[in-house]
Amino acid sequence: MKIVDLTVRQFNYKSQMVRDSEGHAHPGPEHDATGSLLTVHTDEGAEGYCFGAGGHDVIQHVVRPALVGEDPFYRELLWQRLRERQRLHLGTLSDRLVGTVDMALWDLAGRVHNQPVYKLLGAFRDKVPAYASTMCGDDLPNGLDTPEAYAEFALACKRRGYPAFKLHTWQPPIAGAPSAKRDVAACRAVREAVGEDMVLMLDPFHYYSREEALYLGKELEKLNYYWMEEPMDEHSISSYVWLTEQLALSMVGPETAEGKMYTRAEWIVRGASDISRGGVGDVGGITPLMKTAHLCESHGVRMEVHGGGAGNLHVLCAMGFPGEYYERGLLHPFVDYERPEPWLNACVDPMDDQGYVHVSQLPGLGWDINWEYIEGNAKG
Ligand code: LLH
Ligand code: MG
Repeated sequence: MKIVDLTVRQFNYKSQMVRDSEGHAHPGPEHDATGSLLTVHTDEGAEGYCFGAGGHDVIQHVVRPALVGEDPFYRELLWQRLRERQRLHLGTLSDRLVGTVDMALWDLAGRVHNQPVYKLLGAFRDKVPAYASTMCGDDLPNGLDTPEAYAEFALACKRRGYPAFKLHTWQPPIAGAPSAKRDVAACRAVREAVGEDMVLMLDPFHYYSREEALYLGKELEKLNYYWMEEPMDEHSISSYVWLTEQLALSMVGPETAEGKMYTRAEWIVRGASDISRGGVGDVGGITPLMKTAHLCESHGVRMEVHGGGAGNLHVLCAMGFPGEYYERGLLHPFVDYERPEPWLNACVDPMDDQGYVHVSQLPGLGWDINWEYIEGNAKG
């Protein structure tokens, strides 16, 4: 089998999500938005898909020439080739985009072999406990605008069945942010509301000073929190070594730091966190995320997967040194997360009443694609 083409289909949809000036998502007025679907085409008619390719030009001019004519099952070769091409195309060929291509190749393999991807990876389980992961704090009345609002939302998530809850607190440009004291007030309100039997985590402003991060960590220890992520710039590994050494609280990272599994390796040998982290979008797909999982396993360091979606869920179901939780979200009191995106017939991460997310048994990555919607709303 040979790859004969890569195409990106763009389609219109109505979004109720807006991004603030720093890029954080919040609920907002309905507006027109564009979705995209990458397709890998083969000479035998088999296809692989992945949503979110965006960058049409770089797919055509950099990725397509690297892949056309090749065997689509040579995922390692193709991923290494794209990784090398990133050196001179880093501005456009991001890890996120390489990850999208890698996932389309895994999806194709699953469809051709009639197996869900987690079984091709070497399955370990078919369900994973989830944590409710909130959007960042806002100033929307009855949204996530006060410590009490977080507390109420955490209670709603507990009633829904989530065993764990992670706050993303306030970040600029929200007025008053950042404030480590206000973050602690929200964490305290949540602990008091849900009691001791819910696992809690914090993911605050990402550019606190060492002292502010230490203050936060010490307060979270008093509140019996499980972990904290990314309270400081992740490029300063020494700051994370300094912080991790002083806290009993588990530090989780790196999350957004570039450098794929290489960066995770450096953090592990330096002792910069207790639990490593990465998602398909951070490290460049399923192929490198499995390498990262094996790297962590070899060092006896756990890895928590960053972000939701089909790729991350299939990896979580194939990790033999398991990531503990699936990150479900981002959630908000105004958002109905249980309703599938209009281009899908079903959610990729359905959660039962006990808080387990079940991986799809469909071949490939398991998207139940609403082709009628995508064709009916084709852009241009
Ligand atoms: O800053 C944000 O908008 C969130 O923190 C986001 O990056 C989220 O994906 C995250 O950090 N999850 O753990
Ligand atoms: Mg995070």
